[in-house]
Amino acid sequence: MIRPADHELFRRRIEGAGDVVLVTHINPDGDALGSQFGLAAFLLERGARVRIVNHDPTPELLSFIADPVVPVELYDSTTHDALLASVPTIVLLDNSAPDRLGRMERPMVAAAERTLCIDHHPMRDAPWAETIVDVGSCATAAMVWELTRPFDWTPSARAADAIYVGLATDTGFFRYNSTSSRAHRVAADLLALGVRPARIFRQIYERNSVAFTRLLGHALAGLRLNDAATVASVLIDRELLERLDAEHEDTTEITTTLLALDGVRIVLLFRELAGGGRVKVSLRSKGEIDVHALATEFGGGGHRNASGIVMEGALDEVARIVGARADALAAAHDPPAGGR
Ligand SMILES: [Mn+2]
Repeated sequence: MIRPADHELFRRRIEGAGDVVLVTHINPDGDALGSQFGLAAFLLERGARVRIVNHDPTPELLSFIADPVVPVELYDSTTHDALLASVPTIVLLDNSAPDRLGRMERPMVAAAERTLCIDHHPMRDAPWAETIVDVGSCATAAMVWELTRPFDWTPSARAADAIYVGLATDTGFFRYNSTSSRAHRVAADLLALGVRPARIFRQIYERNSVAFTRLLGHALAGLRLNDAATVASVLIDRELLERLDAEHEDTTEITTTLLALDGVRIVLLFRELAGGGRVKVSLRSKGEIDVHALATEFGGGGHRNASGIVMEGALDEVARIVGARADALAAAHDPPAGGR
């Protein structure tokens, strides 16, 4: 919940703000960018001069919410360190952890006393002078929407789209556990302003390449299941990636598809990296099963339900080793009936 004190803090920092820089985490996603573009539009209308400085470029799929008035500047220490060292107001969105700022960590920590952090993740090692953190919120973009309500701001179509994109992508289009009545209330506000969910969905989720679709087909055709049918694995080798010209395709959707299999508790995707001898393992799980713990056994990291590892070794060998641990984890959590 956003408390009255949060609204007051927001008003105090925003009222009469002149120069403002908006920053978010590395590899910005729909919520990171949606909250940046939404807040930028709000601030511009109130007369602020706004710049967005990001560590990584905006993914092509999300470029439709970019604000042409506030182009995203890619962080460059030679120009932006001086800016961060002097600008009176910095707003850090969708992240409080310094180690998720990449090369911007040092100049941002140095500017902590002028930084307002707005985020919905649990706070971690946060040095920021002021924070509005609401772990009960489904998206930072939803917080931006709620924080701007007392100002009677009517966003442009593009800004409304941006905020909706943050909300929709962080809730998996209103499917994840984080989807609350509050999330739907914000969505209802935005739909009343003209946001069209079908169009947003199409822009983000219905633009797969032919290379990705063929990769998905091969991956699904090669599906491996353990005896209990609780662990689903796919292996993607160099030959396949090169033949399909699919080196740069995002494989997240492959693991999502496999997780939809009835009875499957853990999904493992093994991808042989360029140069050979190293394998990227993507781990996903349902419910209480903690693949983060499994990933850390092999030097990886992430979250309870989604983690990753990069391991030395041949593809089959890595799949055998990690697969055996995943089998044990799935069995320990929920032993299959009948002692199969
Ligand atoms: Mn978020």
